[in-house]
Amino acid sequence: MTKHNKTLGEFIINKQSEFKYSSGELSRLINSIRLAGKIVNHEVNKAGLVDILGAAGEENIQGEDQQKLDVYANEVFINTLVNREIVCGIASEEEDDFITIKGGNKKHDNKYIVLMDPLDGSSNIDVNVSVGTIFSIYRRITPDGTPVTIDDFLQPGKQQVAAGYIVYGTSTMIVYSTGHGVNGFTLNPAIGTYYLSHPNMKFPEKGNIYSVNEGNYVHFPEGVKKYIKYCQEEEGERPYTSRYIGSLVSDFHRNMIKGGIYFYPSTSKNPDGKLRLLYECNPMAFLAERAGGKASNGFNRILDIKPSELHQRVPFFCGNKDMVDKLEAFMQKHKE
Ligand code: AHM
Ligand code: MG
Repeated sequence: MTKHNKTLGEFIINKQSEFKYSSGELSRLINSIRLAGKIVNHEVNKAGLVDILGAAGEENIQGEDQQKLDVYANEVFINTLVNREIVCGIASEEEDDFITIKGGNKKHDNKYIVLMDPLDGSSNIDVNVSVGTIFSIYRRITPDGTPVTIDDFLQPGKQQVAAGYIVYGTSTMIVYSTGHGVNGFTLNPAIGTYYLSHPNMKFPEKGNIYSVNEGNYVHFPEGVKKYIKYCQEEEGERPYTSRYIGSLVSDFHRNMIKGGIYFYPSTSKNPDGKLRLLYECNPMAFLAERAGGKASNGFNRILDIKPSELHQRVPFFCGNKDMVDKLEAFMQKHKE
């Protein structure tokens, strides 16, 4: 990172002038996410120091233990967005239902909704492994001036206007796209400023990493088992390297930089897989496609799926296009 690099603040202002008729709402929204990310980052970094580790004693709607930092991150992101009165609705992996928000003039006239997983991979916090925040932004489809409805949240992923993640790793980074390129900014914690460190991120031409929880192997569909065996065969560039952090944001981030595929398939126990379409798969799929990659449920494009419920799960295969194509070919061949 050099002192010549553009800051995220400068980048947002420059982008804003590229959208001719934009009111600046989206820029202000990204700005709020940037701010909330800094606050959460501060807390995540001192997690080992303060008595904030461990479960908060509550379960979220999926019946999983909530970690204290999940609850904290959820509150920070929601409060930051609500206080700035810049969105008309929020849905979060940690909330049972969506939240309706009025604008500055107490009317329901903001345009955007946000869906998020405030702290993904939070079971990793206790062992000092990277976690992340994932966010997804849509324009509402119900009329301005009325409260948002569930229909605003159940739009297919291809309708996203922006998506991104913050990875709280060895450095903290925010990576996002408003539809064109994918850009990554690294936080200089000493001065609290993000700098453009990874402009126009793209998956490399060829990938050689596969990331999956192989402990579930016996429960995977035949096509996935065959694909894993293909990854392990000695032939040309193969065997591929196996890397699985168990933190989607970090696994995706590494694969986008180095080239690879992440997958969380259906299992005999969880026929829809584990990951949530709206909070995890759609935003990652949006970024993957903008970075020249691909995201699929094994047969179809993730971004084409019409969601039927807020907390819907879906099998997820995401990464280098050639690798996802190959996986889909195995799925097709071994369709049950
Ligand atoms: P979470 O939203 O409860 O944190 O779960 C999502 C996480 C992903 O980040 C990660 O890729 C996956 O769950 C790991 O699951 P598993 O431990 O079953 O491999
Ligand atoms: Mg999650």
